[in-house]
Amino acid sequence: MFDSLTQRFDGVFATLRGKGRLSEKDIDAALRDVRLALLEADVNVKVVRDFLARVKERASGEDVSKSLSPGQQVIKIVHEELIATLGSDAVPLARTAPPLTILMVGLQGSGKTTTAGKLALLLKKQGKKPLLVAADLQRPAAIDQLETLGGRIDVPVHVERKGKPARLVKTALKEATRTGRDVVIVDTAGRLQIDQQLMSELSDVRKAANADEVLLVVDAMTGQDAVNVASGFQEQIGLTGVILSKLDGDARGGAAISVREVTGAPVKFAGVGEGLSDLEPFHPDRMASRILGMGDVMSLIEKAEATFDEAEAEKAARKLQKGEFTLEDFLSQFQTMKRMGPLKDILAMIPGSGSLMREVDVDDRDLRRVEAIIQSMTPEERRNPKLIGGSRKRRIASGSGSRPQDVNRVLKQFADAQKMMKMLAGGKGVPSLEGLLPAQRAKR
Ligand SMILES: Nc1nc2c(ncn2[C@@H]2O[C@H](COP(=O)(O)OP(=O)(O)OP(=O)(O)O)[C@@H](O)[C@H]2O)c(=O)[nH]1
Ligand SMILES: [Mg+2]
Repeated sequence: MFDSLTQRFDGVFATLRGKGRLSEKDIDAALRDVRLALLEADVNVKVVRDFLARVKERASGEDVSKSLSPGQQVIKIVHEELIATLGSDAVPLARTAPPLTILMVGLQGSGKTTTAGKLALLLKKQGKKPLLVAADLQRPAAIDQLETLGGRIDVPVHVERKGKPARLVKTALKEATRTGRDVVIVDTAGRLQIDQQLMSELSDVRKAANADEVLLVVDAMTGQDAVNVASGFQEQIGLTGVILSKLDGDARGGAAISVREVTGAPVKFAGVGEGLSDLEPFHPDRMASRILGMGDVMSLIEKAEATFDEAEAEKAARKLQKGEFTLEDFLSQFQTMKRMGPLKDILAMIPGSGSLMREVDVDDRDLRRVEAIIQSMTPEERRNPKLIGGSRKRRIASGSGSRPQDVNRVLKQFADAQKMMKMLAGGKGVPSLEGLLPAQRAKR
């Protein structure tokens, strides 16, 4: 999902993160790359323009949060504005007196029938009692398809092989009331393109059903075409929401990013596979994180802001820059870090590390061993590891329940990491612990 777009963002963000201070020019260059990435992903031009204007305004005027580097701040702004573009908050289905009546509409092959089945299953899992209604009377095969789906998820299907969809829906609603079904999901016919006949049939069905929800199913892989279709349906019959189908096959993300802002209709669900359980409620924040390839950066930022003492983080950052970061500083940063939770979870939340962390196995026990070794050193030894000769090494090893070669390894890794940190330093906040992880094991 969104692979190509995510890769582009990865590149932009890597450049931003590598910089200590950002000039206006750096920001402009980054935003130019973001713009290209979005246009290449087939995001609506106006949506891209508005999005970038908002990001730029905030990036040049933002209060400086001391626990984040300038690059991280730009990333944070991009993330937050992407969430806004996607619709800010998840929008649930209408809450009405039962039965809740849902009309599934869309072009041919967009995924209406499959999605009707998926939605029935999702609601059933939430304790609802759905009734599926086969109101696509264009093709007998469409009715069979829905009956089969209903059978697989054990949900009743209302079928009439003849007549008009509007009449059929009325009978179906009576049946729902009689049999105590509290959600009615109506599958309708699609056409190759929007035409007057389709629209008037849907209007009739909508009226007859007195539908609480009119959900448009669009194929996310069709990009701006999907957005245009959505605008057409919105104007002609009115939508209460959109379902993006086939998001699993969508490498670009253009429809997902544009459709809400262009049509004003919230995306309520996303289809993420052919299986009947592959339907997810649409959460703008999680979707933004996925698009940007950044695990869950907001939680990380919140945690970091809540856990770090700004003044202390700044002191550590200064030391890092000067190459004066000692094992003692490391120990204290490490202990702060530990308060944030298991290391693997934390690392996985760091922007851009998503793909890295999938390959690497981090074990908190290794870190506790490193911590124990450092704790067994005297403060002087921590400040100046050169003091540590053979006999001190043996003392530290026995004090921490490890072997002298383990102590060697920690010292060596710290020296390496120190060099690396000196090179990377510039940003404030959490120093990279990567070099200090004992024996990272690549899974592949
Ligand atoms: N990969 C993937 N395939 C999907 C998804 N949703 C639907 N499909 C597939 O899309 C194809 C068309 O789905 P249908 O549900 O028959 O589409 P429809 O809109 O009812 O089509 P018509 O009734 O002909 O208008 C089927 O092969 C589905 O398996 C999805 O989220 N992911
Ligand atoms: Mg169908």
